[in-house]
Amino acid sequence: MAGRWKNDLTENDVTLEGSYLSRRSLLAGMAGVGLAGVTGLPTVAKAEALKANTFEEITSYNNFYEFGTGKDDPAKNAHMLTTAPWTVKIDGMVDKPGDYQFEDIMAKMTIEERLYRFRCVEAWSMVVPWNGFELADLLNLAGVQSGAKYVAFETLYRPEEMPGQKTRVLKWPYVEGLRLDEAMHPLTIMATGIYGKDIPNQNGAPLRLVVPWKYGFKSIKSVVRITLTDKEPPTSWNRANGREYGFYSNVNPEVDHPRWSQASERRIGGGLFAKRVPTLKFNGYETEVASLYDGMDLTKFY
Ligand SMILES: Nc1nc2c(c(=O)[nH]1)N[C@H]1C(S)=C(S)[C@@H](COP(=O)(O)O)O[C@H]1N2
Ligand SMILES: [Mo]
Repeated sequence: MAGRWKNDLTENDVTLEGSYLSRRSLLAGMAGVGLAGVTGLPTVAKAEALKANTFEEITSYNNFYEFGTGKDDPAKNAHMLTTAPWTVKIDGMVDKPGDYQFEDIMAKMTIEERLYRFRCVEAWSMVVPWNGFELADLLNLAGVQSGAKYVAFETLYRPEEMPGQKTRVLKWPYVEGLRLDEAMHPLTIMATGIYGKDIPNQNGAPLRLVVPWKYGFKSIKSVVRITLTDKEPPTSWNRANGREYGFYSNVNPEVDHPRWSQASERRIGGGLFAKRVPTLKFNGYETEVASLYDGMDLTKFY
């Protein structure tokens, strides 16, 4: 996984019929999905051109219910949030539990750029050039103990700065969770930037989870606590409506939301010209992550 821009190509995008990309960029892309060994490929490939959304789009159309439920509320209100100093408590089944200062974490982590598709369960999507580090590196820093099976995450609870927390739209603080193997997967990152700038408050400053093959609500923002546990942790949207939002929430065009189709998505951008594009299984990361769910009925574990 040495590519600078990981997963701007997936195996699904690589066919032998077209020639949109230079061989060099194809291989650069493939290196990102662990296929760098395929150097003898006879011809160039057709790739989905993953065109990143603009900074403006990514930072003005948000879900962050701590700042209101409207898509423009986070951009309007999130300036109220104080993000320094920032502490992440890492506890539970780890060798080195404690309060980790954001700066100390940053000093130890390798920040990379990752161009990822981002798919909200509401059937809109963007393409975001994140900066961040692999969650696995942080978990390894804390030392995951052998009995741990899940990772639980918690967002800051500070109603003075997060007016949405004075409402009962969700039970606060916002919580999320992953299975340990999902959390350790190299595609799973803690994002700290967008387009090389510090991540704006409305996108989850100073650090938020990004799990690109899952619906956006799994990618919890403004994280203050990470707990290793042996039990499946509660998650905010599952707790709010378990029939509509499962623990796994892998992007899946074949499993509709009870109230709408998940077969396609509206790609934000272009105003009236926003396009509808087909939704990809595991949001286009099937090659990398499908094996995590071998033998699981994805209609049951939605
Ligand atoms: N703490 C917290 N994290 C959250 C949310 C939220 O309301 N609160 N919304 C989730 C949802 S539904 C989505 S789609 C993404 C949106 O991320 P973005 O605003 O950076 O696009 O954040 C997720 N993380
Ligand atoms: Mo979402």
